[in-house]
Amino acid sequence: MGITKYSKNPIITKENVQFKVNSIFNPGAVKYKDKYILLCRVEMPIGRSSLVIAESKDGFNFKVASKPILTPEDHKEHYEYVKWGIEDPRITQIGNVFYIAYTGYSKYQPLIILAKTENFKDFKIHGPISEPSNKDCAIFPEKINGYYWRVDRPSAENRRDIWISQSPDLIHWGGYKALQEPEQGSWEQDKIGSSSTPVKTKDGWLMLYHGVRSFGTGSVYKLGVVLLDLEKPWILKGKSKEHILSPDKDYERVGDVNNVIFSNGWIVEENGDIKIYYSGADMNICLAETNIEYLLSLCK
Ligand code: BMA
Repeated sequence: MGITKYSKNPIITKENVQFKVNSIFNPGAVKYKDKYILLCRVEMPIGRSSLVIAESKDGFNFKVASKPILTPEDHKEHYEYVKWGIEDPRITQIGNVFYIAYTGYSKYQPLIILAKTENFKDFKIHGPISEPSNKDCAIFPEKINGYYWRVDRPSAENRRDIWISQSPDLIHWGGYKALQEPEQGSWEQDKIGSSSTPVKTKDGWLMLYHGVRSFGTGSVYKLGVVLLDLEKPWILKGKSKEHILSPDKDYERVGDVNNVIFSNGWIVEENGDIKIYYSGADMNICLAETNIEYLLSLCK
């Protein structure tokens, strides 16, 4: 099958938002009650981000809600850690609960915030589950060996690897291990980070990631895919030899940040089809379609 960018991309732009924003991008994605839900980052005119829900019956045509569902100001006791915005949510369903890990941005630099919801109306904010600097957190959808697991990416200068850790309760984390480092002399050589919640397959945990290469004129963000061991998720079993999505359309090339394809959400259908929701140039929301078998074949 391969991987195909949807012909009517982008599927959401700021023209689809009823309130004033600079951009709408980097959504977390999940299916809830037969609807496709995107929890999208909206950068408000001041330059700080909030999260808004977009809903669809078919996964292609979305309606954006009339106001943000989560704002920095909602984080009352944790406000100082999100004052400059909340960004890039990754959603994981465990039982009936949807856990959302996202970046809180402030003078302290980025860190990971955890919230949860059961209905995408009421959210309980737990607050930070890391120190700064850390981002790109994705929580696994089930316990492995009795523990919850997550990946993240320490992000201070010269920190460029994906790490994995475990927790008894999703709040207290430990057992840190380096999981994946950027391959030098390649498209991902300067840093990498998770781009999706890991999905269980017969061969292992499949996860999208982004890789960055910097040039004199700026950085180029592309996506790849990795396969992690089912029982020992800290073991990288395979990865795509090449990127699987790269910015080559105008709407991915030109925007607030040029030459960016960034994702933090995909939806895997019961038949193995996959919808990858991604953003071009930090401006819009796009769709690419593929399936599990194809992505697994790239990791072998
Ligand atoms: C990353 C994050 C993303 C953004 C990307 C490209 O570090 O900040 O939110 O989409 O850079 O600018």
